[in-house]
Amino acid sequence: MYLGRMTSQHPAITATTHLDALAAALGFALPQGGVEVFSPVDGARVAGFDPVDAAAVGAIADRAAKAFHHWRTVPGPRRGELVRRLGEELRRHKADLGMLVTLDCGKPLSEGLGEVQEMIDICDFAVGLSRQLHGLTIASERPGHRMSETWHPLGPVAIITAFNFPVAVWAWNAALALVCGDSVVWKPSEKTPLTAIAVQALFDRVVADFGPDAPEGLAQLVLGDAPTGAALVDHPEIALVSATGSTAMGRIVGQAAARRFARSLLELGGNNATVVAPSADMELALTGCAFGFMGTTGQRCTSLRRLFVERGTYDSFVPRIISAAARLPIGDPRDPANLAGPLIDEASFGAMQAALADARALGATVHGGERIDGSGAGVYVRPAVVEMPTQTGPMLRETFAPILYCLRYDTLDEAIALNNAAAQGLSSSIFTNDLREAEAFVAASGSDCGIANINIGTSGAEIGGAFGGEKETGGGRESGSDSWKAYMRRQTSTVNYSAALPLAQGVTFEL
Ligand code: UN1
Repeated sequence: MYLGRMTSQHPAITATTHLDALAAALGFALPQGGVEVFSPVDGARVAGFDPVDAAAVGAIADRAAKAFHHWRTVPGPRRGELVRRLGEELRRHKADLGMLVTLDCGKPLSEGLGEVQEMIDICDFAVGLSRQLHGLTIASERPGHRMSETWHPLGPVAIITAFNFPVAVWAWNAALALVCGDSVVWKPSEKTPLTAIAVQALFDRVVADFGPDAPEGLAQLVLGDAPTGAALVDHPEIALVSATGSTAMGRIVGQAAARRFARSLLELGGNNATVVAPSADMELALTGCAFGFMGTTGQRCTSLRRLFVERGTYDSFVPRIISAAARLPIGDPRDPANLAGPLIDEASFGAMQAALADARALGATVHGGERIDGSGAGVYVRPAVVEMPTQTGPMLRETFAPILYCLRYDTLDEAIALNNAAAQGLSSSIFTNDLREAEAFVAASGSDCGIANINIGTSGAEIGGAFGGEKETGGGRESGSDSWKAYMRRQTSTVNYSAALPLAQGVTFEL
């Protein structure tokens, strides 16, 4: 039964019937099993899967290790060719895969398509990178010696992804890991397994066409729950665990990996802030803040959650944000008229309401935040703008929902201190036309986040930069810049081409 908002464009299409057509077009079968999968669009049960148990995870990790031993010997540019073909396959299927992202996690179609574009972009980036995995030569202090640094493939990489970017985050990791010579094992969120199955099917077709250079088991998918993920993280063959999700999850994963000295790359929670200064272009600031907190229904790790507005600007700016939230078209994410879709599930709605209740108890004024559409199935909510007396309580927690906490500030130093007071350090931004303020925000004594933007919101990063953040965000960097180094091991080689054996630091050892 369809319970979301009806539109004239797809009057009787339910998530379920739409999915059947998409699965056929993308060449995968909807799984059936015990763990139920719902589309957040209308709350309908669309599939089910059986979690992979620890023994099966072991076999998968062993297969990944075998694949790695072959793949690491394939030249980098040839590995890049595989990723180039993956990018081509994604281009061919962008429309269907984008719609599947929308049905699987509920983001508007333009964002579903954007997510597939993000996959294509990182494939393109990785293809170029496959010819640029450069090392260094280093001046040796000893005569007749040469010192160099080489980057070698690392090993099988476990990729744990979250529901909100069900495929792009896999691509950020997989495209880099594959050109770096690693094999990958993917554990997607149990809330969004369908896009993962579709992408894996697409990858398998690319591999089948590629010939013997690409070994069986190069990229594998494990569907499961927390125990499945734990078995993967604990497996001795997994060299790097790249995990995206909550800080609570990252704390467990990071410690488990560290216990066996495996590497981890953590991309965890964010409690991102924007500062609106008096000199700001208020139209830019309005759009940047509106997309930042309401886009993707506040379910990006980069979503805007805290807003600091200069005292003299607050009373003209914040009412405009409140009115933008009140007017936002919300509903079926397949309808291009809607700029926000549903929350992922009921639990998420409960967390949102609990945060708003906590804010009210602290004396905050809450605008919006109520459920809309009245149906019990898809969880559609009005974004909430919350005027806080001070930065306290839920304002210092990450709630994965469209809530914007607002506060006045007097000086830029105060705004920067408020920005940096969060436990997480992912994304931040300032709207200002004052050069001194802009530079101060991105200086060493400015924002402490991995991302600090000027005249842009907190979310919507391009793939070319390193993506990630500090403190409880976990410290990892994914995607562009030199993030690829996390997927390789560095080897320092000193070669002696002289007939003597001088020791470093002038140490003598004469037999
Ligand atoms: C995430 O929310 O987990 O910067 C990733 C952005 C996107 C990626 C977000 N490119 O908002």
